[in-house]
Amino acid sequence: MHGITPGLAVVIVGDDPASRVYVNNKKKACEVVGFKSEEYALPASTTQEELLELVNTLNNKSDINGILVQLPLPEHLDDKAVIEAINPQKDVDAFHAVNVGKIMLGEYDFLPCTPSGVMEMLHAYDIPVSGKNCVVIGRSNIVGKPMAMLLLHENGTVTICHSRTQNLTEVCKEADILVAAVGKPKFVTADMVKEGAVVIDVGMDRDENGKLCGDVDFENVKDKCSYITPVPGGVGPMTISTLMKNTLKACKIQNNL
Ligand code: L34
Repeated sequence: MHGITPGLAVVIVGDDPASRVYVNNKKKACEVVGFKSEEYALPASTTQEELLELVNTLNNKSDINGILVQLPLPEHLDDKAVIEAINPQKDVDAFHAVNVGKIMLGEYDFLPCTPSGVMEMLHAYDIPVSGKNCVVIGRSNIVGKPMAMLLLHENGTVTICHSRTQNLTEVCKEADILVAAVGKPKFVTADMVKEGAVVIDVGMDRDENGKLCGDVDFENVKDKCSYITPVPGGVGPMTISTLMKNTLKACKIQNNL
C-alpha cells in the first residue's frame, strides 16, 4: 500500500545447530509474508567489538526495521551488552531494557515473541485467563518472566516456579493454565497436572534418543488436560509468527504509519 517492504536482520554467531534451524525458519517466514530478510552469519570467533559494530550498522540501515541477534551467543560474548546496543525501536525481540520496562508498565510497542505467541494461542482457543491460576515454570528473561507478566496483564493469578521452588508438584497441580519453560525434557509429568488443565509447552529439548521433545511428558499428560501444545508444531511456530507481527509494527512505527 505504501510501497515499503518491512525488513528483518537476523544475526547468528557460531554454528549451534538448533539456532541454525530457528533462524532458517525465521527467514522462511519472512519469505512467506513478503518481508525482506538479511542474514548475518558470523563465525564463533567474532569479537564483542565486531558484533557491536554490526548492530550499530544495522541500527543505521533504513531498510532494516527489526534486528534480532539469535541467542545463545558463544560464551565469550556479552549478550546483555549486545541487546542494549540495539535501537529499542528495532528490538523486535523486546529484550532491550527499555522494552522490558514498557512491558512491566503495560504500555508497549512490542511483546517478546514466545510469550506473546502463547497469549495469542490462548485467545485463539477462547481460553479465559482472568481469575485463573496460572503457573509458569521457569524464570528466564526471555520466557518465564515476561510470560508471567502477560498472564498478569490479563488478570491471571500468577505463580512463577523455579529450581528453588518447594513442593513443585503441589503448586503445579493447582494450575488451570500451566506453562512449562524449564528446558528439561519431559520434566512435567502427569502427577503434576490438574484434571482439565491447559498445558503450554515452551520446551525445545532432546529426549534420550536425541529426538526433539518438549518440557512436558506429552504422551502421559495429554489425556489428563483439556488442551496441550505439541512439540514441535506448538509454541515454536507461534514465536515466529509474533516475530513477523513485531517486524511489521516496527516498520510502521519507523515510517510513522
Ligand atoms: N534473540 N533468540 C532470540 N530471539 C528468539 O525469539 C529466540 N528463540 C528461542 C532461542 N533463541 C532466541 C527462538 O527463536 C527459541 N526460539 C525458537 C524459534 C523457532 C522454533 C523454536 C524455537 C521452531 O521453529 N520450532 C519448531 C521446530 C524446530 C525444529 O525442528 O528443531 C517447532 O515446530 O516447534
